[in-house]
Amino acid sequence: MRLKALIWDVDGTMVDNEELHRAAFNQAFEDFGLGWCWGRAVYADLLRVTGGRERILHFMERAACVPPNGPSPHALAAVLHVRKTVIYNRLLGGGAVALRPGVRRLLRQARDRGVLLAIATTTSRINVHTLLGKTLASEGIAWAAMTTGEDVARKKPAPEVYAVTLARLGLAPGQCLALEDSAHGVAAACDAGIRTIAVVNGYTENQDMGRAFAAYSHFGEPDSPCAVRHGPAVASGCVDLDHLAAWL
Ligand code: XBP
Ligand code: MG
Repeated sequence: MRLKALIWDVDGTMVDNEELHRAAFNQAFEDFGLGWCWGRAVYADLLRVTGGRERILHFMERAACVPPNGPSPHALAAVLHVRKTVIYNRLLGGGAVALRPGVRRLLRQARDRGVLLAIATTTSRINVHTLLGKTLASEGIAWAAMTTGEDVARKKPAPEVYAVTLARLGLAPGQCLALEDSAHGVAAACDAGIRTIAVVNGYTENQDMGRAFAAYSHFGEPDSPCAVRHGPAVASGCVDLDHLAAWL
């Protein structure tokens, strides 16, 4: 098989979890008595900034809502993001998230057929470990490479996270497929030379996924067939490893 590795984005692709992130941000703001609360529409716009700490800083600068006489915006953003991450991991620990349709199937098929599995995400490393522990602990999956927000100087849409992952895998872009949920993620993977399959979600369904080779509503389950946004039809309604290998 020419396909040597699947490189997974995490947030929005493996799990539909940005509402959990948003709840954690808002709880952190409340804990610090800031009076800020990000609604869905505001958060959808703020998701154009990848990285939670960067997102908070962008919000402060855009809304000109830096508390007077307090720490610098950068220092406050860092402290708030630490608190947010603690809250988010506590929410994850409470079982508040499940794998999206078809994700477990694809991971098992890749594991059983010797296709390497890797992660390339903008989120924090602790978030990935907690999430994988809560959703995949029993699957015996060995991740051949895991690149997170802490590992790169420039986050998505910069291609660095995918370039680092390719280097860690020791593979060429043409031997891999990237699985993403956002325009920023698709751009990052494509700019690293990796053919990309997109699955949209409530926050990204209106984003331009035109650079992806194909885009679907999700990877499908027998009782919940996937819908094609663009790209090859999937007669079974379930994207499986044979489809992905054929699309490389
Ligand atoms: C999505 C992101 C992250 C999350 C929040 O990452 O942009 O910033 O929204 O997580 P990806 P952090 O889709 O690349 O997985 O607060 O840890 O950044
Ligand atoms: Mg994502």
